[in-house]
Amino acid sequence: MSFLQSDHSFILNRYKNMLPVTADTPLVTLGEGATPLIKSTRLVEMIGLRELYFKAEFMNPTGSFKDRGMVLAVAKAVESGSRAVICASTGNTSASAAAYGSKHGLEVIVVVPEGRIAQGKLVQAIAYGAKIVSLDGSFDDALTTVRELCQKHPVALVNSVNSDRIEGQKTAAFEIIDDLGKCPDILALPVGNAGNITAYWKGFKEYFNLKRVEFVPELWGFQATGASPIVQNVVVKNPETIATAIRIGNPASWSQAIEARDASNGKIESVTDNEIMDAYSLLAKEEGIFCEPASAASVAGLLKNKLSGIDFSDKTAVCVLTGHGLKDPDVALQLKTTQLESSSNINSLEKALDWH
Ligand code: AN7
Repeated sequence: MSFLQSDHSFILNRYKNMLPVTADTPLVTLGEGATPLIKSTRLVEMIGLRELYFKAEFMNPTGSFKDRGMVLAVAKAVESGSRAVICASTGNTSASAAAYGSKHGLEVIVVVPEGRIAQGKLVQAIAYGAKIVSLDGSFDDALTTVRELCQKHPVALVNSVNSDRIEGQKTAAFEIIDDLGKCPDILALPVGNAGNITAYWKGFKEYFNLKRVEFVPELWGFQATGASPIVQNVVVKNPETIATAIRIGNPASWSQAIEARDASNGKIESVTDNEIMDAYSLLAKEEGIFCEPASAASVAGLLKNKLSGIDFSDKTAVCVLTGHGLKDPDVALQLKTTQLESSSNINSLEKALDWH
């Protein structure tokens, strides 16, 4: 079966020896993976790193990193005979499940916290034809309910508690190493439900065990201050942050995140909404990269470490930019803009631009 001309680049094919892909796994792809590692030109100086790269995961087919794990989780669900998949989501998982479910002709049910999902993500679930249930409560409540539902009904759960999600997701670590030719010293990423940090750690360790690299990176995870259960070491009942993607108070992969942090000699810290917004704006204005607020937590975290006096002038860091800026237009509209008034003739336009 062939779905793309550049078959070598899609992850189920490229990394099949590292994945639970069997002869019966449908190798369907929407073009996920092979995302660029973009070299920083300005923030690298501001942060004071030797090298800084952005892993542009927002360039996956549904605009978020979730597609890597989802392509495998949905393929494995099909392989085992499922006709329906379900997930709880702060938005990106639902968009991804909806896309891959529709590609495979499955019924897709997404359960989202009422009123708290970014518009672009909701629009995707609608367009792909998912059944959308909005639940009165947080993401954590939605995940608990969905897990219970899956005990009673023959529907495949495609949240990151499904190990196939982690397996597919770990290919991002392989790509970073394959592209850089080494591990970075630091991998910085946002942490919500903690599936991604779990998957990166698994991927880096697997390449290390195969002797493809000589060391593994320190994993630096960042939560939003109002949704920082791992940092505070306590479940947050009513998580709150402008970065709705990571508005999670009781991460499903909590213990795995701690293990990744400690075994990699890394850290999990918090960044405020203001720090997230500053980094979000800097990425767009200084680097030409428009990611969603949650993604900017990785850059906010590095900036915060710089300000607190950490010297990483001899380090190479990779920031994982998890989701696209267009996912959340409401937040983008809160940025200060320069909107000049002009009528439609050249004189008034020159005047508005102050070009005399
Ligand atoms: C842009 O879609 O949890 O720590 O339900 O959308 O692996 O949860 C999204 C999470 C970071 C956090 N950046 O990753 C969901 C969901 C973005 C995200 C995270 C999410 P995890």
